[in-house]
Amino acid sequence: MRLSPASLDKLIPEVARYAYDRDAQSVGIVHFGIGAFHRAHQAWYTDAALNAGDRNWLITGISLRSRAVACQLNPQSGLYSVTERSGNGERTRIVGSVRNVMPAGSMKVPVARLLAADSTRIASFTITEKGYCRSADGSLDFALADSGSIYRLLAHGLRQRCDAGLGGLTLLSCDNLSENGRQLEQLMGQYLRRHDPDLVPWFENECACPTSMVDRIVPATTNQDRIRLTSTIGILDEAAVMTEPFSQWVIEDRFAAGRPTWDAVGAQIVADVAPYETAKLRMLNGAHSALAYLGLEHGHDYVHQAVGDREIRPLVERLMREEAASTISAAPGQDLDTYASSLLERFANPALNHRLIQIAMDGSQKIPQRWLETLAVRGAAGADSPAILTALCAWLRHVRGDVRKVDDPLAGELAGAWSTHGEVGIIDAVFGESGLVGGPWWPTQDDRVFVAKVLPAFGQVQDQLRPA
Ligand code: CS2
Repeated sequence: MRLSPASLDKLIPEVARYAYDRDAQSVGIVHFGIGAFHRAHQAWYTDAALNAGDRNWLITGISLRSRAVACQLNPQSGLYSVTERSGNGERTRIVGSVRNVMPAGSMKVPVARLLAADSTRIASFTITEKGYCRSADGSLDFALADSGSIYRLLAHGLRQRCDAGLGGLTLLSCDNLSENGRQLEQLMGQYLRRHDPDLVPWFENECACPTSMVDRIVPATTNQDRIRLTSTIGILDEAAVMTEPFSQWVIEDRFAAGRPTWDAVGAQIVADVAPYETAKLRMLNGAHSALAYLGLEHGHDYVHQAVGDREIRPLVERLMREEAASTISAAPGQDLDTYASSLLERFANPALNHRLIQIAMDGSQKIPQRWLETLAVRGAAGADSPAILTALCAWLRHVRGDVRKVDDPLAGELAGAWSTHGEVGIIDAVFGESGLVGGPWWPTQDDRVFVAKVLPAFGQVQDQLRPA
């Protein structure tokens, strides 16, 4: 039997569930990119807010790339379960905040209608780093943006709202970019200036793009997870998500037309997100990417294995506690050393089975805000960053692409750079002045010497494993 409003009474009683009347609520949020992360994070907070008494903030999810999510959620009337896992066991909750999913396809008209509905007040995004269609210098890449991006859909919907005399929307980015709200605002502005310049003043005056820091580790759900969950809770949930007990959401207080009382259910609404966001990107995500490339190199599959490796752990500690932490101006009450310790504990969660290969994807889009910003700040202060540079070598080796498939929008270009420039020239081909991956860091002579020394060591494990 499959999860749905009609089958809720077949669940074992230990499973927590929403207690509000979903049928009496309207949709207030249109969310782009309704993957596992959104379901375990923003939709989970929204469910808690609805449960605490908020009304009319149901979510319609737009799945941009795959039809699978619609097939998982729509037959379940949008219901799904969130299971928190740790060494102390697990607990499951049924979330009711998602009304439905509109599948990928030709969606300009229905999405615009949804964005222009009177009840819609927020459009939010977990479309991953590459979904923002940025070129290496951070500006909008129109070739990408014009071929089926969020910008086209948003421009159409915002135009209809404006013509109908409705107020603006909050565009809430929930992706791991630095100053994600500012970036979205600028990129959307660039798109409108080319395609609908008359709408620009309305967009600037009526809409708001708050910056937000989102945090929860959400491994991709496996078939085995679903089978195990079914035998525990009593019914099948095709849209189940697995996550850790921890979650954090820090949002800039800048909304165009109200918001759920997320702050009553654990989110922090603040004037300045920067210290939280910078710490999260450079420490958590920076360490994650280092664990991914170094861990794969050492033959590991999961984050908890890599962080337990005696050769990798000291590097990751140094990356967080010395290199990244030294570049962050902490907010009052924010202790970066305690933060690093709590991150190491979360990474060591033995029940999560978070795959390194999941984190390794799209490195070209992630590295600038995770590593290069730290390298740039430290370089300007004359400090070296051997841990990040070592991780960078592991990434360079990974994207050579001769050991496992590289999942990255620049995979072809990176493999091409390797075959043209080899070990000697790869660092400049990727990170030099007009390299494939944009600033803010450019290798110095010292960095080049370091990389030339360390890079040849990477690949040895894999080279030995490869047939001659
Ligand atoms: C990870 C993130 O896949 C990745 O790149 O570093 O998804 C990470 O798990 C989240 O940002 C944690 O909040």
